[in-house]
Amino acid sequence: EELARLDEAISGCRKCPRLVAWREEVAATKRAAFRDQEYWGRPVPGFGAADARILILGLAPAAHGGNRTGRIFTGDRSGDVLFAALHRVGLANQPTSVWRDDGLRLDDVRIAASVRCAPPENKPTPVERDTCAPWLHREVALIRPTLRVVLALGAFAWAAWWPTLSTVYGIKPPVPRPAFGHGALVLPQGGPPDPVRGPALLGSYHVSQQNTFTGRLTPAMLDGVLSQAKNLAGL
Ligand code: DU
Ligand code: SF4
Repeated sequence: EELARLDEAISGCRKCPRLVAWREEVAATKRAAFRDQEYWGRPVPGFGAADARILILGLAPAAHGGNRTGRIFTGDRSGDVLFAALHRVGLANQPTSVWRDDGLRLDDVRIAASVRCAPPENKPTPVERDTCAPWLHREVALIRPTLRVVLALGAFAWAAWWPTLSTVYGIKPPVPRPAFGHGALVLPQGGPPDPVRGPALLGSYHVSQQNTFTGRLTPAMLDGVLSQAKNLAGL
């Protein structure tokens, strides 16, 4: 399957020297609680349905989450919040995501990171975002037939989406770019989302602890945007 080949290719990427060094250093030193585990320590490919109608776009893998388990949002606090919500709204078969072979399946959803390697302090640079963008373009090109909604988790993913629109769909992004916000929505011109007009873009505050612990993003708010994404995707 083409997506599987893409995942394989992504997993071997070494284009960003700073991120290659960081992901491997974290994998070698580990967190004490995980010292008996073999860290993934490589780029983390997308996960979920090959016929996804919704693409959830995150920031980058967590050093001891996706960079440890090899599956995006798996084994970290952000993922705990995200997968519990996906399960509540009926898009995941189980509420938890702990390891690569834990039986998790997503229906109609694929999850990918804007930058596929864990960055220091969860902060990739704009250059790293642009360097990683071609992987996103290839992934979106493969799910284009079914894709109807992109849910951007945070302003970084929101910004990372626009080049995809021009590269994959040949559509010039609006100028000025619509502002990111929780619930911000950009619909395609001329009709509902489809493989030609492109998907709707929907914003959500990121599921990071910084947002969830402080109540900036509540479970109800997350359920709200996921339900909206389902509606926009015709689910
Ligand atoms: O072997 P496979 O059914 O294509 O699944 C590959 C991989 O993707 C597996 O870890 C489950 C996940 N997945 C999913 O989450 N949702 C789907 O609809 C199909 C596959
Ligand atoms: Fe490659 Fe992306 Fe990782 Fe950079 S961040 S090394 S482009 S996979």
